[in-house]
Amino acid sequence: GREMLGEQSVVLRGYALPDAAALLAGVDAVTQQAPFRNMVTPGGYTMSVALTNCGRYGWTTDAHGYRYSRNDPLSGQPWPDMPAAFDDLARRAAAEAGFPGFAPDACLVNRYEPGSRLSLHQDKDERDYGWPIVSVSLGMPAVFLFGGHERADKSQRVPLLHGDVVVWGGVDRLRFHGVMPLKDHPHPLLGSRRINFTIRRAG
Ligand code: MD3
Ligand code: FE
Repeated sequence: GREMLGEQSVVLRGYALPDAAALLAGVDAVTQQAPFRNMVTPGGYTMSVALTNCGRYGWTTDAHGYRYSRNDPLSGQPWPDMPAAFDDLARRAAAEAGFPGFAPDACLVNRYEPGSRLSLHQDKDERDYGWPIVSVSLGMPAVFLFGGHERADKSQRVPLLHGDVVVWGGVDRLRFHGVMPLKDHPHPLLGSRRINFTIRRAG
């Protein structure tokens, strides 16, 4: 099923289910090289969501700010390669949503545990907002908050379940969004964890 969230953002329910095993193997390969870690925001808060990256560019935060970098600050090494299953899924999903020619170069992988949350924010660190972001949800369900162009705008609450893929682009690309604190509803494959990865063109 396909649900429009905004004019140019679409939920593809269960779109990743046929590839779930390959995607989880990709997450394992990435996290063996670049483990999940809780980063600190410029405001001095430690994020409750743990993250890592793969692809040419990875998103990081520290006391100095948010940015994309070629190397993992933990190891000093380049981020792991983007698994083929991530790249392939993102290109297909973007094309389905009306964004042909998407060539991702970055993937931010988030890990949620019960109580983890992501406060309302915009994704503004990429070079060209003309490209969409493709998000893949695995494991425990989450309530996603889809806001407007101002922080104070009312948000829609959207459940995101194991296997759901969302494509966000065009006029919706800079909308505020976040994730409510996760409830503990253990998932048969992933237990008390949710993995979300967002495939992007950052450079
Ligand atoms: C809407 N992640 O990593 S994915 C993020 O579930 C992030 O981990 C959330 O927000 C998560 O930055 C939500 C969905 C998402 C990603 C990017 C967007 C929604 C978006 C960019 C613009 C509008
Ligand atoms: Fe975001």
